[in-house]
Amino acid sequence: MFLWGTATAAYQIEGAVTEDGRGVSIWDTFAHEPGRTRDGHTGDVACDHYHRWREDVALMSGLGVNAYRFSIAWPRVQPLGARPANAKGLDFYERLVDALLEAGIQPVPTLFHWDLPQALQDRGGWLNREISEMFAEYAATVAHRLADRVPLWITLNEPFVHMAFGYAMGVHAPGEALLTGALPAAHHQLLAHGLAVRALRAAGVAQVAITNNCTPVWPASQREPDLRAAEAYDILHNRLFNDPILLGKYPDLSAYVPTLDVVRDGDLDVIATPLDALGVNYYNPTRIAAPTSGGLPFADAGITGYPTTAFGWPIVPDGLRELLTGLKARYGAALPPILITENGCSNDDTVTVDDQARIAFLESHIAAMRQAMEEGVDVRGYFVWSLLDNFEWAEGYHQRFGLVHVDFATQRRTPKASYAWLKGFLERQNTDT
Ligand code: GCO
Repeated sequence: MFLWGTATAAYQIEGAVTEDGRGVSIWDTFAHEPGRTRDGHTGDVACDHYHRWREDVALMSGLGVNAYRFSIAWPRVQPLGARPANAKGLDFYERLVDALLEAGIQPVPTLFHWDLPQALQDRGGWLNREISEMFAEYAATVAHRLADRVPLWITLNEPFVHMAFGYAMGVHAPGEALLTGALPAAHHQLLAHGLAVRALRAAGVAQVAITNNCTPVWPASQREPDLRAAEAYDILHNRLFNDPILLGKYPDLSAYVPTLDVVRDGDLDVIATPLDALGVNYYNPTRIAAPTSGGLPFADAGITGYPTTAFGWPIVPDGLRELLTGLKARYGAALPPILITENGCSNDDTVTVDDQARIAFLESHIAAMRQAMEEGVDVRGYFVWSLLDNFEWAEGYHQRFGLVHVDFATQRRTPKASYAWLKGFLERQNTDT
């Protein structure tokens, strides 16, 4: 069965940050620091999904999706990032899972979508190797409760973005701006992933995936410095996270950045533990030029000549086809089936319900995915980002990605035109097959 779903993440929708024993996450800390997010927005309330999850499951049921990708907040399950587990945190996700199953929707949990327990950040966060083992232990704790009902699990969400925005550039939690000093956060996340795959399987989980943010990289010109910079960016954004998982080795970084000196014997075997699927999040390609100053070995040259989303991101549906066929060309038989675990766009705040641009976005990207499938790529699912307008990280509530509009003053949910469109689209899928 092809999975058609919507996606969300805990800190972006749940709110209730001090309820039922939840611990503090790095996003609570970060969002409350002055100047970190637009207009000082925080996820304290977000979509109040922690209290309104029944309504949100009903919205998905009305939409007709057969899968839902959500994330589990580590600090709800382990408030301090270690044993003992907080039973009320696990209870919440168990109720959600049971309600989804009852509605005929497959729950697809992600175990880490950036909300690290603050107590673990106080020990260095992902710069500390020990966090990898603690993650695997947390994964096992959740799986012991839910593996009997949940077949497919995702370990991490976008370790590249978490490293780059959180540790290299300082624009996301934990707000570190270490530039290439952030690289250990890549390795320790990947190690955490591999250890978690093993822990999940030992706990009886049937299928495991990871979600990587992938982007086709376009050199700004065919001149040597731009080509080199594009190669560096492709390595750091894409290959650093896909190669060790799929090929069991790191790409050669030595020409561009300091080598990873935190890798120990045996780590790559753990990281390359076989997966059942590769989750891919696609938003847009990236155009790269040679850097004009020191620091990083590349510069973002921006893409012109395409329409853009409200976020200013270029809309390039064929980039999805390019990405998928490129993955197949690069990894061949080592590439497991692919799930598009996120794809979507933000619309202008003034567009509340009549989001025709989103309909065009989804239609064109689904068509591009299908073209890649015709070209031989094995894609098994597509998840729209997002079900609800929600807390868009550093942008606060300003970028609205939802199929359902949320009035953050009243928490009123209003399905947009794209919701009705997707519902009709999914009905046609069911009658066609
Ligand atoms: C992501 C993020 C989402 C974002 C979305 C839009 O995984 O990048 O998972 O949390 O909200 O991508 O920027």
